[in-house]
Amino acid sequence: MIDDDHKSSLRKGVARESLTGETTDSGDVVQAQLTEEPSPAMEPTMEAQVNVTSSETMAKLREQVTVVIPTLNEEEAIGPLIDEVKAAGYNNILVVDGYSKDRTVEVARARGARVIGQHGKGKTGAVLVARDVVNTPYFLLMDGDYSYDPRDIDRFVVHANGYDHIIGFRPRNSPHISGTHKVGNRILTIAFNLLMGSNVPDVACGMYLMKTEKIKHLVLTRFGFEIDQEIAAQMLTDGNVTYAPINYRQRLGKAKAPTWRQGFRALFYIIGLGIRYNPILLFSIAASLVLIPAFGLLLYASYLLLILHQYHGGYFLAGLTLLVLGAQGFTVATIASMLGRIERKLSKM
Ligand SMILES: Nc1nc2c(ncn2[C@@H]2O[C@H](COP(=O)(O)OP(=O)(O)OP(=O)(O)O)[C@@H](O)[C@H]2O)c(=O)[nH]1
Ligand SMILES: [Mg+2]
Repeated sequence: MIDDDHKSSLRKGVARESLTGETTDSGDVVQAQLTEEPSPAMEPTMEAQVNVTSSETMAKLREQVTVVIPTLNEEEAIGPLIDEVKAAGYNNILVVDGYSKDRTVEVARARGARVIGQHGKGKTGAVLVARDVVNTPYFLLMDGDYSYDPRDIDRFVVHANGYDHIIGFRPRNSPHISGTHKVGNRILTIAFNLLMGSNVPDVACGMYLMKTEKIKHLVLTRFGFEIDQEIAAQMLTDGNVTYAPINYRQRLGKAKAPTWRQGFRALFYIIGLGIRYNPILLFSIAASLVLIPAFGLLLYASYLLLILHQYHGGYFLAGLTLLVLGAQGFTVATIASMLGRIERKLSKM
């Protein structure tokens, strides 16, 4: 059974590439025409034509993927998740455990997954271990809490050949993402895209596929969940990145991540990325923020003059000075953002 979220993302996402191509006698891969407009979120990188892959080729591709699942106390979710990963045709399953105190490890082993204890801290420790161990060409990361849907792995894998990094994006209005998470994810995604000059639809998504050789060369320094953004930032600078629409389900078991702390850590990390990758943009955005007090001062000075008939030249002068500064900041920010996009396009040519 496909649940509602899955049906709706199927309608919106890859399945909207309503396929009209036919399989050839000899070949596996057949070009298919899009019969509908691609969704706006997919426009930046999805190709106008997609490859329709035969079941035989799909089976070969699936063997080239290791599904990596970091776990910390996921005894409730890990069993059903592994069953579904296998049912989706993926048998290389690596669970990297952060020393769960419950039965996660036993359950995962009993279901046939390879289980390794991590070194290092947090989800990053799990990713570091996995990248040392994985020897298949592709590496798919997904949470062990049942929230991501193994039936979506194919959506990444069919495009794996052409991209270094394929990041999932969840339905924005999913009932399984809390209101706080929705707002937090939006803020993180907007901040990330603004500072990186990118169009990532869901920068907090924990389901993505990478070429294993690529992840082996990344510099991973973060311990927390910012690892997802750390990987995306490096892949965007030095790789070919695209996005896949996915389902998002109710997690099983208790949440581990303290929402606020995690959100602020990620935001500060993204600001740090801005300093590293696009300092002109970051500082000019900061400068343009003085437009807010500038308008406040000018409005207040106008109110004093027009309503109370009191002239305060100092307020006008201060307001105008801030206005000029802010306008300069805004102009530089706009130019820096445009240059960043052009640079990225040129570097991909
Ligand atoms: N190996 C390892 N896995 C971890 C660690 N912390 C969390 N995880 C796992 O990483 C995945 C993501 O963690 P979640 O708690 O689901 O975090 P989240 O998805 O941001 O938060 P929710 O919205 O509550 O699901 C889950 O599979 C966790 O079990 C850790 O320190 N080590
Ligand atoms: Mg989760």
